[in-house]
Amino acid sequence: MSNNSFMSSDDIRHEFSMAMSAMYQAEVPLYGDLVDLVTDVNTEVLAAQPDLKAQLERTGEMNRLSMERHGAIRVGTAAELSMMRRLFAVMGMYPVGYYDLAPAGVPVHSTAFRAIDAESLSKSPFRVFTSLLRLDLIGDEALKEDAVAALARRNIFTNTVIELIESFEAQGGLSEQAGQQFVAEALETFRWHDNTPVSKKLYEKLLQQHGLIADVVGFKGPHINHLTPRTLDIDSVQRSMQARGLPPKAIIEGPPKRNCPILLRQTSFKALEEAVRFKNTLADAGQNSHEQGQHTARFGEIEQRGVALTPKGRALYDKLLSDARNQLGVTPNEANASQYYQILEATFAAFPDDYQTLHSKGLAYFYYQPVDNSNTDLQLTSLEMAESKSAIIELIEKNVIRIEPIVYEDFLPVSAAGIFQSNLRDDKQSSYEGNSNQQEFEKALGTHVQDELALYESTQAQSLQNCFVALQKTA
Ligand code: OOG
Ligand code: NI
Repeated sequence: MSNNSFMSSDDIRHEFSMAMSAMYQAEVPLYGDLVDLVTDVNTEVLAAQPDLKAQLERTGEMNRLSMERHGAIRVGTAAELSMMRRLFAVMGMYPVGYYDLAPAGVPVHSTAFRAIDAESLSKSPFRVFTSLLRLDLIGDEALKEDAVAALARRNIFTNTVIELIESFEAQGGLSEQAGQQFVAEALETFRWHDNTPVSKKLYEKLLQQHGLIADVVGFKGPHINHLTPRTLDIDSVQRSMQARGLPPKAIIEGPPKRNCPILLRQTSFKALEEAVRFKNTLADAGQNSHEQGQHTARFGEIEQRGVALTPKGRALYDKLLSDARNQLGVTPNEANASQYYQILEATFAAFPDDYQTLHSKGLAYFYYQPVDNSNTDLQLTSLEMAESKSAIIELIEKNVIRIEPIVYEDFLPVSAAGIFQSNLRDDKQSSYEGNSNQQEFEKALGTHVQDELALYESTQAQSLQNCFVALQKTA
C-alpha cells in the first residue's frame, strides 16, 4: 500500500475526538449543557472583542477553537500505560511532560498525550491527561495484592484495536477504512460501565484507601472521566454555570484574570453520583441480585488557555502562586474563595501584563510574524539578526514584525491536583511521601516524555526563521 492511501493521523485524531465528545455527551448530558454554555460565551466574546478574534486568526487558533477539548483517564498498570501510548501514537499523540501529583495527595503520576507540531495542533488540538495509579503508595499490603490481582484480570483494549495498532506500527499507517474502524474500537476502552468487576466489599476497601484507587481498580476500564472545552472567558462561564444547573467547583485554578492570559485557568462542575452494580459474590449468584452502590468520578471541566511561559516566566508563576497559597494558609475552598482571589490578584501584580513586556523580559513564548518591510532602513540580510534580542525588539517597535502569543498546550500540576480533589468524595491524605519518580513512569510508559519547554522554544525559533525568510523575499 502506498503511503498516500493512509488516513492521516491528524484525521484519525480529529474523528476520534468528535466520537469521544458525542459518546460523553450521551453518557453525561450535563457535559452537553456545558459545551452549549461555552459556545454561547465564546460567541459573545468574539463579537465584543474584535482584537482578540484577529489575534486568534493570526495564531491559527480560530479554526480550532470550537473543536478544542481535552480529556482525562487513569490507568492501573505499566502494561496498560504502554499500550495506551501505542494507541495514542496511531492518532499522532505523543507523551509530553511529567506531572507528579503525589506531593498534593493524589496517588498518581501523569503525562499528556497530544500532537506536537504547530500544524498538527491547529488541525486538532485534542489532548488526554493520562495518569498511572501509584499502587506503591498504598500502605496496606493485603489490599495492594487484591488490587494488583484485580488489575491483572482485566483487559481494557479490544482484540481488534490491538490488531489495528500492530498493523499501524508494521505498515506506518492505516487505510481510511481501518482508520475508521480504529476510531470505533479505540472508543470502547473509554466507555463507562456501570457493572463492576469487583465485589462491593473490595470496592469499599479500595475507596477507603483513596477514591482514585476505587475508580481505577474497581472498574472494567479507564472510562473517560471528563472532557474540557476551551472558553475565552472562564469567569463568565463560572458565573453562569449554576444558573444552568451545573454545580461549579469552589475556585478557578491557575493564575488570576488578566489582560494577557498566561498558561491555563480551569474549573469544573462537580462529579455526579452514579449508580453502579457490583459483581455478585454471594452464594446465591446467578439470580441477578447484584449489590447496588454509588460511584463518583465523572464530571465536566472548562479551561481558558493563555500564552506559554519560558522557564523564567514559569519560575515566576510558580513562586507567585505558592506565595498566594501560603498567604491564604489553607487550601482554597468555598468559604475563602473571594479572599483567595484577592490575594491571588495582588500577588500576581508582580507579573507583567502586556505582551511587549512579557516578550522583552523573556517571560513568554511568541510567534514572530512579518508585517511591513517597506519603510525600514534596517538591513535584513542575515539571520544573524535573529540572535540579537535587541534587534528583534527594534523591528517590533518599527512595526516590521509583530509578536503573537504561542498558546500553552499543557497542564499544571497544582491545578490538576485541585481538579482531582474537587471530584473525589473525600481526600484523606494531604500529601504522599516518596520521591517524584519520572524514571519509573517512563519505564512503565516505554519511552521518554517530551520536554514541553523545548517544543515551545522550537516553535518560536521556527517562526522567527520563517519571518526573516518572508521579510527577505519582500525586501
Ligand atoms: C485528571 C485531573 C487533571 C486537568 O485538566 O488538569 C486534569 C483526572 O481527574 O483524571 O484533567
Ligand atoms: Ni482536565
